[in-house]
Amino acid sequence: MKNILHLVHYIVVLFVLNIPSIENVDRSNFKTCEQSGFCRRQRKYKPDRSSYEIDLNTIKIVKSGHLRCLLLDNTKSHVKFKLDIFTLEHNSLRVKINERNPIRRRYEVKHSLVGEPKLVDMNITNLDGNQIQGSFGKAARFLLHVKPFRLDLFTNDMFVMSVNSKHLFNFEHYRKKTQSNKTTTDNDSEDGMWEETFKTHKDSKPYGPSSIGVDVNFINFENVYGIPEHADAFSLRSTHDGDPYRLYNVDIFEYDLQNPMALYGSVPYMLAHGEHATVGFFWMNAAEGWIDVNHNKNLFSTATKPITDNIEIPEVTTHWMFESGIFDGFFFMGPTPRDIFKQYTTITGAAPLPPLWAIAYHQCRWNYIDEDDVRGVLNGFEQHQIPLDVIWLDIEHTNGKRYFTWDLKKFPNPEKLQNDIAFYRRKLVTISDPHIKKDDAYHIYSEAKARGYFVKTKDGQDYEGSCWPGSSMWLDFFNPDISQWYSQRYLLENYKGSTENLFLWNDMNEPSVFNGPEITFPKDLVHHGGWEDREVHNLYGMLQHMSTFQGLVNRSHGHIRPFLLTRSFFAGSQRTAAVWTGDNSAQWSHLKVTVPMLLSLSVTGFGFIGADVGGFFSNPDPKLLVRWYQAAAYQPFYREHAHIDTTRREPWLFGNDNTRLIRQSIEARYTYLPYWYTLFYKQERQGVPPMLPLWANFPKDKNTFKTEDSFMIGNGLLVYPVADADINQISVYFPGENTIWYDLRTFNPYKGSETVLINVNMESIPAYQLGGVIIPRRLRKRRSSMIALNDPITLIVTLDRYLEAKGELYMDDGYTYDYRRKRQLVHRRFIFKNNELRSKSLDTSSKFVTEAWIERIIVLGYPKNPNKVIINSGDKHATPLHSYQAATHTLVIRRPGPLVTSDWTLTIS
Ligand code: NBV
Repeated sequence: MKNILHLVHYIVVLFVLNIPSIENVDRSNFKTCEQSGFCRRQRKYKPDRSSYEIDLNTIKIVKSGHLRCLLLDNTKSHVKFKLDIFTLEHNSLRVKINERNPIRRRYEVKHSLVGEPKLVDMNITNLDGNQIQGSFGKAARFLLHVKPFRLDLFTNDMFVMSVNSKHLFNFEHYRKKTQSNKTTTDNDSEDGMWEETFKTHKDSKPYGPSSIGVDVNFINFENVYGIPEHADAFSLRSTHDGDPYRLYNVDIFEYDLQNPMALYGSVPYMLAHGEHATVGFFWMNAAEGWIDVNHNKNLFSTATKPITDNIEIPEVTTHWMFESGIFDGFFFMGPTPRDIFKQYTTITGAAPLPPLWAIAYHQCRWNYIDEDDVRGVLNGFEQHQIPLDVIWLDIEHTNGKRYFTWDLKKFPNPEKLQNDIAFYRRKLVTISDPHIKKDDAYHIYSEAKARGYFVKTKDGQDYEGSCWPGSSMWLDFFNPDISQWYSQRYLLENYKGSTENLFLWNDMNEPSVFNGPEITFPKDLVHHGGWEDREVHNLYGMLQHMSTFQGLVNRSHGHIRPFLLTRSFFAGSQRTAAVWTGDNSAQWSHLKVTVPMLLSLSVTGFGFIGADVGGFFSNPDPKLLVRWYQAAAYQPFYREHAHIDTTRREPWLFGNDNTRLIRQSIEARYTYLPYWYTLFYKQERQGVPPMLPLWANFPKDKNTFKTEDSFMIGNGLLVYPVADADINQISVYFPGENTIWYDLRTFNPYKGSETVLINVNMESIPAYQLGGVIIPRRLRKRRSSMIALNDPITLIVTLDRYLEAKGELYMDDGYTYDYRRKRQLVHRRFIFKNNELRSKSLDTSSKFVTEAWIERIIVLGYPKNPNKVIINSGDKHATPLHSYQAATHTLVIRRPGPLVTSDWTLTIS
C-alpha cells in the first residue's frame, strides 16, 4: 500500500512539474551539436591553413620550466594571445593559451588541481627559425612550429601527439556587440553568437561568443579512451556520422546506450594507448564541451622524422570544442600505462583509501520507507546469512525533501536507528541534494536566503527553479564562504538526528532543474565572482560534494574517513567522492555497458565507481539480477539500488536458488576485501585504479586494446562477467604471452594469448588469477566487513612458469586517518621464489597491531608433493600440515600460523 502511495505521489510530481516520463529518454530535451551555436560554428571551421602564428620575437624563458610567447591571429591582426608552456615533473607538459588583453576576464579552473604543478627544467633549442625545440623529463620533447602554430610531442623519440596539425585551432576572442553582428541569422559566421533559443529557453549570451576549438591528434595510435561520462564503448568510436561526444553535466532520464550524449559528469581527459606507448591529454575546462573523434591513416613529417618510405601511420584525430574558458592543456607523455596513471593523478589527485566498509556490500532503494522497513531489511540479511555493511535512505526519509531533516513519522528516532545499525558495525547513508526547498520555515532555506547564498539570475535575483521539493533554490558553492557554511550543515550539532555512523550521498547535483533548459541551470545564471554558469557549469556538482566531504572530515575533527557518493563529477572529484553511473535500467545491455563505462572512469582517475546492481529503472528478471550481482561483486563500488516504482528486490525475494546465488556473489566479494583494500591503498599512493582494462597490465597485447567485455582487478584477477541471458558458454581471451591463468573454482590452468570457450551455468562467475601473483583473501563468513577486521588471511599463490609469485597485503583499522597520521598500518610484501615464500614489511615505520594471522596458504601450479614444509617466524619454527593434489598441482598448507604483522619464511622441500 505504501508503495502504491509513493508511486501515486511520484506520478503527481512528474505531472505537476511537467517533467518527462521516466520510461523513455526524451532526446529532444537535450541539444545536438547542430543546436548548440558554438559547436555548430567550431565544427564548421575547416581552414586550409591555420591563421595562427607565433611571434618569434616575443619568446622568452620566464623562469626555468616556463616559456612564454605571443600567438597572433593573422586574419584578425589585432587579436593577440599569450601562449605559456610549462614543463612539469613526471614527464608532463602544460600549455596555456589565453587572450592577451581580453575585454572580459576568462575563467580558469583551479579546483581540479591537487596543488600547484611542479616545474622541471626545459632545454630549449631554436632549430631553424621556424621551430623551437624543448626537451624535458625522461626523454620527452616538444616541437613548437612557428608558422602556422603547431605543437608536436615526442616521447622516447616517438612522435605521439600533435596540436593544430589539422589547423582547427580557433579561439573566439571576446568582442563588443556592434550593429553589424547583432542579428543572429543574417551572417553565417556569427550564427548563434549573441543569443540562442532552445525549446522555450532563451540564452541571452550577454558577452557574445567565447568558444575555443582545437585539434589534438594521437599519432601512431588506433585507440583512444576516457572523456567520461558516456554510455558508450571503452575504445572511443569515430563520430563523423553523428554528434561529437558531449561533456555537459545533465540529468538524463533513462539514458540510451552506444551514444555520445552527455551524462551526469564530465572529465575532459583522453588517453591513447598502443603497443609502443600510452599518452594522455587533459584540457582543464569546465564549460560545455564537444569532442569529435576520427580514426585515420596519415603520412607524417616532422623536423626530426621526415616521411620515410611513404608509410601510412594510423592516427586518431580529435577535435575539442569548449564554449568558453581558456586553453589549459596537460600532456602526459607516459610512456607506460602506470606512468600515465601517476602523471594524471599528480595533477588532479589520487582517489584516497575509502573506509573498509565502503568497499563491501551496500543495500539501497528509493525508498526504505520507515524505521520498521529498515529493520526488516537488516533482519532479512541476518535470516538469509548474507553479509551487508551499509543500508541507504533516499529522498523520502526527509521531511518533504528538506535535506538535513527527517520525516519524523517514518523515522521518529534516527539516532537509535543508527545505533542499532551499528550493532554489526554497519552504517547508514542518507541522501542530500543541492536544491533547497523554498520555504521560510525551513532553516536551511531561511538562513541561506537571509545571507544571500543562492545562485543569481542574470538580473541579480535569486534563481528559482523546480525540483523534488517543488520551488527550490541552489546554493552558490563557488563562494568559499557558502561552501564552508554548507559543509558545517553536516556537523553533528547542525544535522539533527545524524551520528558518526551516518554517511552521505549527493544526488541531482549536475544540477538537475526540472524546468531548466536541458533540465539544468540556464547558462546565463551568475555565480560568485560574476562567472556565468556557461563558464563553470561542469564544476557545480564537484563543489557540492567537496564541501560535503569537508563537513564529514570536520565532523570528526579529522579523525574518521568520510564516505560520500556523488552523481555529478568533474576532473578532481575522485579526491573526495565515489561515483556511480546514475539511473541505468534493468536490461542486459545495461549490465554489459557497466564494464566500458566503469573502465572509462577508471582510466581517468576514478577508482571508486560502480553501477546500480539490478538496474535502477524497471524490474530485472531473476537471472539478470543474479548475473548483475555476480559481475558487480568484482567492481569497485557494490550497491543494489532501485527506482521507487519497481517491485522490492532484496536478495531473498527470488526463491531459494537465486538467494543462494546472490549470497555466493556477495560472499565472494567479502573474501576478496583484503585484496581490494590493498589495491585502494595503492591507488592512493600511486594513482593506479583497482579496476583496470586488460591493456594496463598487458600493454603490448594488441588483442586487448578494444576489450570491454572483461576487466582486471589489480594485476592479479581477470573477470569475464556473464552478461547475456541463456548462454552456456563464453569465449575467454587470456592476455599476455607466456602467462598462465588459474580458474579458482576448478584450479584448471589456461595458457596466455589463447581464447578458450568456457562452459558456464548460473553458478559461474568466470574469474581467473594470473600465475605469478599472490592474492590475500578472508575465507571466514561474517555479517560485515568491519567485524572481520582481525580475521585470519588465506594466501592464494598462483605460480608462473618460473614457479614464482608475488603480492601485497595492506591493513589498518578500516575507518580512521590513523594510517596516515600515526602510521597505524601493515603493508607486507609476499615473495614466492626457489620454493620459499617470504613475508616482509614494505613500510618499516608501520605500527598497526592486529591479531590477524595467516590461516592457510594455497599454492596452485606446484609441481610435486613436497616432503616437508617448515615455517620460520622470528625464533619460532613450525611444521604445518600440508596436502597435495597431484591432478591439479595444488598444495594446501594449513594453519601456518604467523601474525600478518610479522616477518616469516615458509620453506618447502
Ligand atoms: O532520489 C531519487 C533518485 C535516486 O534514487 C537515484 O539514484 C538518482 O540517480 N534520484 C536520481 C532522483 C529521481 C530519478 C528518477
